[in-house]
Amino acid sequence: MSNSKRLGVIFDLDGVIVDTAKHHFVAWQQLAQSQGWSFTLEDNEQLKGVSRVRSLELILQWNKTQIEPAVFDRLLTEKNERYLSLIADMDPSEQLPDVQRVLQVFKDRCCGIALGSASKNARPILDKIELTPYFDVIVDGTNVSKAKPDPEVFLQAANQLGIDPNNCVVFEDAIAGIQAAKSAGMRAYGIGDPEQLTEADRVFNDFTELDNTFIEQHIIGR
Ligand code: B16
Ligand code: MG
Repeated sequence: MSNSKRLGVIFDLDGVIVDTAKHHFVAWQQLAQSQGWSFTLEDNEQLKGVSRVRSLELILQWNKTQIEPAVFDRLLTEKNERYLSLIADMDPSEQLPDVQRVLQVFKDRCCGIALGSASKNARPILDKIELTPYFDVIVDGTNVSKAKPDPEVFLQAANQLGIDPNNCVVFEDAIAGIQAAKSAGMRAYGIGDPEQLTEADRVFNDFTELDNTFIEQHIIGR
């Protein structure tokens, strides 16, 4: 199949392949408590798909607090150390339901498969849950300068796959990620709540709702 016809399939990581949001929540909450700041589950929802730096900026803003740049950097490091200790024992049982089946269908049909994540911890997480071999390309928070909803992460993934963005589809759980995919000229499938992901072309609660026939007929054979 020539690359002009080949389908590129780009997966977000957190909330699509693995549920790290619960670990990010605990790490941010522990940090907030140590500083006497408030941080709730609702606040955490707003940090999905948002970079680490931007997340801390938002938490400071919500708490009407300003800190010195050196303290900002120290707290970022501290949050990441807490997060890394929380995910230290992550294993393949933390793959979200049916994600491996869906990856295998695209792999069997020779689609280009990429990761497009804001996380700087994406590679070790994929290794821990043993899904790295499925990915032809990994673009993560260490490669991009502009965070979602900027399309940079997905355009880089398409470019590295050698596939036109118009022939790529994205699976995303965050509003900013759906917006990034649409700005990149890609079809965007939401994973999560249809009432939140209103800009997606179609939303599934999770991959158990995405059957092989739909993938074959409506995604690969569109
Ligand atoms: P890290 P995604 C995002 O990953 C998460 O959704 C977001 O909550 C997190 O703050 C961000 O990664 C940065 O993660 O601190 O590991 O670099 O959803 O784009 O895969
Ligand atoms: Mg996500």
